[in-house]
Amino acid sequence: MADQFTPRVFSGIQPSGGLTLGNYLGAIKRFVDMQAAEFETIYCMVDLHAITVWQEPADLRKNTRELCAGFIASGIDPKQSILFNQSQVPEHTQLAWIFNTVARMGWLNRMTQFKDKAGKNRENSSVGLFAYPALMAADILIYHATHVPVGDDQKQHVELTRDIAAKFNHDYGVDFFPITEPVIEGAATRVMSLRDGSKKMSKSDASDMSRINMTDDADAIAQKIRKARTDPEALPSEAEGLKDRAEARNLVNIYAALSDQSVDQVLSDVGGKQFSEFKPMLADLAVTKLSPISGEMARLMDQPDEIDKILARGSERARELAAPILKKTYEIVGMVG
Ligand code: AQP
Repeated sequence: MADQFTPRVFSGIQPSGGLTLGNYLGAIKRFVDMQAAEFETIYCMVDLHAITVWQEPADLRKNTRELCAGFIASGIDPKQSILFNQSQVPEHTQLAWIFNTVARMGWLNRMTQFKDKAGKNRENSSVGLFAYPALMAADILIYHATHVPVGDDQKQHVELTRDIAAKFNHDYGVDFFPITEPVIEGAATRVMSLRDGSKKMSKSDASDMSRINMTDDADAIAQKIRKARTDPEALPSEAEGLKDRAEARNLVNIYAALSDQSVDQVLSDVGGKQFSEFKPMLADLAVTKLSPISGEMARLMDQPDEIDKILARGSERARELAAPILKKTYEIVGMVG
């Protein structure tokens, strides 16, 4: 089905806190790769998603600009890719309303992210948090995006996007929305907390020691890696030996992703080493790879007007693509206008 559509990539990140190494390795680094390939690329600061849990307005503004700076500092070229914030392209929410009528309650009830984020507080969660995946489907399909690079945690939401596209096409007897492919690749599709190998590294984790922030300086990075939880065993020489060693596996995955090697390649070099030797190697690698990005982010953050101009231009370009697709959707649905 995707053949009739222009190969087009869409993905987004929430400005719900500072960028983490998980966002960088699981998402942004992949976004840069796809920009270099034969795709039109559209990357979004999904501020409407962020407010499904409370955000202080001043923090949201700062985090949106910081996220934009993070994209550019990591290698996204705002002339080549479309870089914008979701709230400035109203077609996303307009299509999301239509998708709210397509998606079924039972589908959304199965979403594990809602269950994780709502926890025991389900009754007190926002309606937006529950409806989040329908908006995400609209984010993707308002551009007829054919590919969505994401971390492993977003796989279920992309599958729901496919279900929504298929049901819309079926119900209205059209072949209008593509069945989008998730792109979940690389050694770090799920970077785990440095304090707990069973939890995802997350920008909203209460413990700052659980994550590496993209704005952390060299000392902070080295300290967090030194204190990262591990086990007392030496590193194995093959990936099989990392089974049931979540914390060890996480650090090796991070090393592999940062050095653009496979886990097996890394282990063939470091197998047999103790963590007392491996952790400083990982810290040096992380500082070497991340310092240029954090330095460039700081430089860009000193020019918020420039960032705002980039976002404004990006949303104009995004609307040029989104408006005709929304118009056609309204026609298919039978809206007069
Ligand atoms: N730990 C991770 N490992 C690999 N990929 C990750 N991503 C997030 N955390 C990891 C990927 O980053 C993209 C943007 O994620 P998001 O900001 O939209 O939402 P999230 O997945 O909920 O990320 P956080 O950091 O956990 O945010 P909060 O704390 O606000 O919920 C996605 O592609 C995601 O897979």
